[in-house]
Order: sequence, then structure tokens, then C-alpha cells
Amino acid sequence: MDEQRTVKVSKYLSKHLRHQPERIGLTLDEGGWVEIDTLIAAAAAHGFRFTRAELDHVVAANDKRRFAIDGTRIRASQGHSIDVDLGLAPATPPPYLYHGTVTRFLDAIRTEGLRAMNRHDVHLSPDRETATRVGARRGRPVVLSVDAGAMHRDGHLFHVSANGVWLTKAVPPEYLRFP
Ligand code: HQG
Repeated sequence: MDEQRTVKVSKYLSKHLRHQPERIGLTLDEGGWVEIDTLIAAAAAHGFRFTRAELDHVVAANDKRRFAIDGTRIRASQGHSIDVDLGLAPATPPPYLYHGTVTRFLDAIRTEGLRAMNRHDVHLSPDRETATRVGARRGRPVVLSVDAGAMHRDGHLFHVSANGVWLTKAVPPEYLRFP
């Protein structure tokens, strides 16, 4: 399976497991899971065919481990805009986490802090390198440090997804350090 095809199937899975399952007539359960056979059939019925072997390859080869398989089911590990409960237990974050963004958002972020925007949570990275890659999707990256230790002490909840993304509802500006 070549890289282009892998990315194409991965993007298709992200779209329908995170954002628009109804577009292909899928219903996810409350944890975001769907039967793999159902997903493959729904995709085929809506004009996009892939095999179980291709799906397994995408799940295994995915650079960010975006998808998780549990028996006969699959879900996206994070990044949803639809309402799902991932059932993650609250976790104690490391002292600092990082967020990659771009200059044009900085004025708003200084005023409002980090907001979840279209997703359920603000996504934070455990290291600067990952945050730099996240920011670089939008332009020249700017990496903000988040005083996660102080947030945790102050009662803000953190969860960590199966693929190591740290999630929290919002980061008020007082916990942010700008470069
Ligand atoms: C910005 C990808 C204005 C925020 C990545 C970001 C990540 C604000 C954008 C995952 C703001 C939201 C998430 C405020 C935040 N005012 N802008 N108050 N607060 N922003 O895509 O963190 O490929 O929802 O800085 O690798 O960029 O999907 O979040 O630029 O892990 O698996 O608003 O998505 O993973 O954008 O990326 P996003 P993100 P996947």
C-alpha cells in the first residue's frame, strides 16, 4: 500500500470516525466505536472502497496512531468534533505541556487563553518537537508552554489519549508562557 493511498484512507477514516459518520449512514456508539465490517460496508455503499487489510495497515502504520482497534471495532483515539465519551480516566500531566500555533492567533490566545474551537478539548503535546509539527500545519509554528502542573494543582482536569495527546477543556491565559 503506497503512502498516498495510506493517507487517503486515513483521512477518510478521520472524517467519518471523528466528524461526520452520518454522511455515510454510520452511527458510532457513545464511546465512538463502530464495527469494522459496518464501516467498510458503509464506505463502499457511499463510493469509497478499501479492504480490511488496508484498514489494518492504516491503523498500524499511522504516524500518530490516530485509530484504535478493539476486537471487531474501531474508533478514532482523539480529535472528535461529534459528541463522544472516550471514557479516559483523568491523568496527572507532566509539569509542562506544549501547544503549537501560529502568530495570527496569538492576540486572541493572550486574551482568551486556548480554547477547544471545533474539537472537544484543547490538544497539548508532551514535547516541543510534536507541538512544532502541530503548529506547522498552519504556517510558521509558534510553540507556547503550558504550566500543566499549576493547572492540575488548581483543579483543571487532564486526560491523555491512547496516542499520547494531552486533552483539557481550556487553558486560561495565566497558565501560558509565550516565546
Ligand atoms: C487555535 C492534529 C484563536 C489553536 C494535530 C489552533 C493535533 C485559538 C486552532 C490536533 C484560540 C485549533 C489538534 C483562541 C486556540 N483564539 N485561536 N482563543 N485557542 N486557538 O486543529 O491543536 O492530524 O482544532 O492554536 O496534530 O491545531 O487531526 O487544534 O491553531 O494533535 O490527528 O485554534 O490535530 O491531529 O485547531 O490540532 P485544531 P490543533 P490530527
